[in-house]
Order: sequence, then C-alpha cells, then structure tokens
Amino acid sequence: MSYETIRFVSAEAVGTITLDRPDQLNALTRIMLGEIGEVLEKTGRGSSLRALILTGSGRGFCAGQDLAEPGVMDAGNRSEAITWSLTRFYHPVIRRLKQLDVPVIAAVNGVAAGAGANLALACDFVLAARGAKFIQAFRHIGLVPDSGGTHVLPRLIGEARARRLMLLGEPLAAETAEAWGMIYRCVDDQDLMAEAEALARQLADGPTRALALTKKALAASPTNDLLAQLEVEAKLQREALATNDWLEGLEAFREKRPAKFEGQ
Ligand code: T3D
Repeated sequence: MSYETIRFVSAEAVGTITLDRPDQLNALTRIMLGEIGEVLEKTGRGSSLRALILTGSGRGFCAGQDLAEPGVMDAGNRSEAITWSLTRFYHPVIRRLKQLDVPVIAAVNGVAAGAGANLALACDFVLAARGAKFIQAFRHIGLVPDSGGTHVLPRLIGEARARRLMLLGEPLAAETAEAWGMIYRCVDDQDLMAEAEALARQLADGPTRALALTKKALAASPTNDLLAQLEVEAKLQREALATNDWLEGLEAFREKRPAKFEGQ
C-alpha cells in the first residue's frame, strides 16, 4: 500500500511509519493524519505486527499542524474548522496510538514542535537523536497545547516543568528531555534508527499479549485508586495466564533457556 504523505514498511513483525514531507519538517496535514490513522487502524486489527516505529524524513520529526494548509488560516469559520480538524483528524490518531496493543516507538530524528511533539509523547517510547528538540510551540501562534499534551506532559515531568514548556514555548533539548524523564532515551544522531530498530526487535520478540495487557493496566492507572487497580491487574493477569507465551515463559524458566515467545 502506498501513501501520499507517509511511507510505511514492515519486516519481521516490525512496522515503520515515516512522515514524509521533509521540506515542511513533516508538518501534519489532514491527509497525513488520515494516512497515519489508517496504518494504526490496520495494525490494531489483528495484523502480524508486534512493534511499530514512527519517525520523520529529513531533518525534522514533525513541526505540528501545517500552518499553510488551506482552511487553517481562513478567518471565516476558523474556530469551527479547528474543532472539526481536532476531533476529526487529530483525536483519532492520538486515541489509536494510546490504545494500540503493540508498543510504539517514536524515533525523534529532529525538531518535534506543537502537535508534532505531542504526537511523539503519545507513543510508548520516545527515543530521540541528541540533536532533536521538543517545542510546545502553540503559544507562539496564540494557540493552546493540544493532541493530549496537557494530559501527558505534567504526568511525565511534573506541573512546574510542564507549565514552563507550555507557557514559555521554550525549546527543550533531547538530553534535557531525557534527564527530566520526559523521554525514554537520547542517542547519537547517527545511531537513532539502529537503536530504534533494536528496541523494536526486543519488543517484537516479547510476549505480545502480555505487553498489550500491561499497556491496558498502565492506561487504567491514572483514574484508579489502588484497590480498583488491583482488580484491573487481576483481570488482566487472568488473560495473560491463558496465553501460550505464559506457558512458554514458564517452561523456558524451568529449562534455564531464553523464552521463545510467539505472541500468542
Ligand atoms: O487546525 C488545527 O487543527 C489546529 C491544530 C494545531 C496543532 C499545532 O500543531 S499548532 C503548532 C503548529 N506548529 C508550529 O507552530 C511550529 C512552526 N514551525 C516552527 O516554529 C519552526 O519551523 C521550527 C521551530 C519547527 C523549526 O525551525 P527551523 O528554523 O529549524 O526551520 P524553519 O526554517 O522554520 O522551517 C523549515 C521549513 O519548514 C520552512 O519552509 P521554507 O521557508 O523552507 O519553504 C517552514 O515554513 C516550514 N515549516 C515549518 N513548520 C511548519 C512549516 N510549514 C508549515 N507548517 C508548519 N508547522
């Protein structure tokens, strides 16, 4: 399947989505959001993929909404257009990323600004090139952070730092993002894709069902108290105990060998 604004390849259970508008630093258009959404939906619908990488082509990861896209700057029904654009195009992508069973790695190869930064933060792992930076750029154009940024960022780095990034719109270097616990890790620029692929391999070789259930447990935790979360864990553990990977994991432990998980 070929796309207009992204590239998608898959091999050995790992899929890679590359945002592919390098001249605009991979700024998001409705077509691009639709195409990302389509790949995520297919990945969620029982595909053989067991890990996903999201990256950008050229020197940027993603510069957020394409500010030159027709409709964005129309004075007429601007507020209606933005509401429509968010609910119709942005929210499905963020929701699908958060709800996807398979782990997603954002391989942030360069600047991630506005909704581009929050797209990365919606992934399970953010691996960034040392030269990358994150900018909650919305305030520079008089907008409010969206795409889930106000939800995820304070939880990752605390209120004070989230306020600083969102109210001042300062760029945050990848190394600082790592030091603050905002991202998984930062690596030398030239190593980014090899590191992302190695991480994806590790995840794809894992107990895919148990990893999906772990994601569900983590997603439920912010709104649960401990007792409710214990119930969630018990329910999900029953599901994990019904997988072949659990049997394989146990057998491998007894035989003192590495487990060979099939994702079933
Ligand atoms: O409608 C709705 O649904 C609303 C939703 C909003 C969600 C949002 O994401 S709002 C935030 C939108 N994004 C921004 O405000 C970021 C705008 N870009 C920048 O601030 C800077 O470009 C960067 C800090 C990201 C990078 O700066 P720099 O100096 O490395 O690159 P540059 O020279 O500014 O950009 C390179 C090219 O990309 C340039 O094109 P040119 O002059 O070479 O032809 C520039 O215009 C283009 N570009 C960068 N960002 C965007 C863009 N084109 C369209 N839309 C962009 N967002």
